[in-house]
Amino acid sequence: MGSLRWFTAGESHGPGLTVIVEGLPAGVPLSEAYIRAQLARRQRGYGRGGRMKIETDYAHIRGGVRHGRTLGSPVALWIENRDHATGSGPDKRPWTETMAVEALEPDAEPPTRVTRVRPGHADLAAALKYGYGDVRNSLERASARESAARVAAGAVARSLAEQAGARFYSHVVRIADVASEEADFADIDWQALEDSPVRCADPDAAARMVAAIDAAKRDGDSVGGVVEARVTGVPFGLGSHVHWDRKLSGRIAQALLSMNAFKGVEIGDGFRGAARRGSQMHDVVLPQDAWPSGEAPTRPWRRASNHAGGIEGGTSNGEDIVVRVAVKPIATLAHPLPSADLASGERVQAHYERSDVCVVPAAGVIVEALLALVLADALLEKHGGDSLAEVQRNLAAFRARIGPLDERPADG
Ligand code: EPS
Repeated sequence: MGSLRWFTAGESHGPGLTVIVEGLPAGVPLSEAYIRAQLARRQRGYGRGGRMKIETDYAHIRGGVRHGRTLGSPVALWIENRDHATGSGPDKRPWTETMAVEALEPDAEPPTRVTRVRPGHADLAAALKYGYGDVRNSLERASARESAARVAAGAVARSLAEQAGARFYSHVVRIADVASEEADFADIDWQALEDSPVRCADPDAAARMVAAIDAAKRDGDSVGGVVEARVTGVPFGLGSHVHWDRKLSGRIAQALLSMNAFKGVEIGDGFRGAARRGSQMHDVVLPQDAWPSGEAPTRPWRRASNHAGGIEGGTSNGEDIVVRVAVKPIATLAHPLPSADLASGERVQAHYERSDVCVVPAAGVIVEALLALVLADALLEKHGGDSLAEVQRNLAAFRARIGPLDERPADG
């Protein structure tokens, strides 16, 4: 059992998404407006389909918060799917009927079954595994709609992580065959980035990414890409070297790869570092007199570089945590691939429903959310307390112990 547990429930065209986050200390600032800001970031981005014009994702806080602060009890959130009440599915029936919770009236016409499984989606594996005769039973849950719930859960965790000094950033570095110029993180204008249609720091590349999305759309196709996320101010010592399931690197990779569309995770220089020699890869530890003068000892034992992406031996080392995630092109294609029908076994074209062409800009926001959930869990594991003040006291005591040699407490 983790220190911070979180659950999501809900189908893409059902009534809505439910989130529970359990294990937070009391006293963490939290408001619906704060969560809304993250949900709004996820909804932007060039290449989305019609659905994002229907939804204005808003998480109603239904428990665990009073007067703007967490109570220490589970935080419960509810995000309505507007499309459920207002929209209709591909067979023109309202979603309220297609996704009704109650059994259909005996004389009611059943919704058209989806049986033309889509290569790349959960359709075939889920239908065979769960015995579904209608692929809608899995596609509604396997939909990327669930990422709205994750971003809401992540916002709750992010508020706690920010109280420990962490700050979360992400940007797109590739869409299809268009890669951005390597940007120096310190030079990125984060406000301008939020306004970029593809959340890319390189305007020339951004224009070519938009063109690549347009070209894929014209062809009835989809495109993927790569996002980079960075967390600054991560406390030293989260995770552990002692056991596989406590390693921060493994926990981050597991959380990220639990998104259907995320197909690769690179921590620090990752795959790019594999071709180097060790002497070019590892981050030289600076002597303490190389610290910038006057800096508070929140980031002791600094490095000359950060190829490791802030994690060594499964433990955060005080440098920024840097990850890259490969996002596959989405599976629902306007010009569908050949497939086979689940019911008849015959050759068919795969099922098509309204869908996105590219979700890479939104993916960075989802990566930030998942990093926040993993880091908040690891923070509570190391410095946990029943109140935010207790967590902060524990963190401050640890920082004093690992801080400058001449300032350490005698019992450190
Ligand atoms: C998705 C299909 C589309 C996406 C959806 C994921 O939904 P719809 O079938 O309603 O057009 O827009 O993503 C979201 C709804 C979302 O909030 O991100 C799919 O099949 O995975």
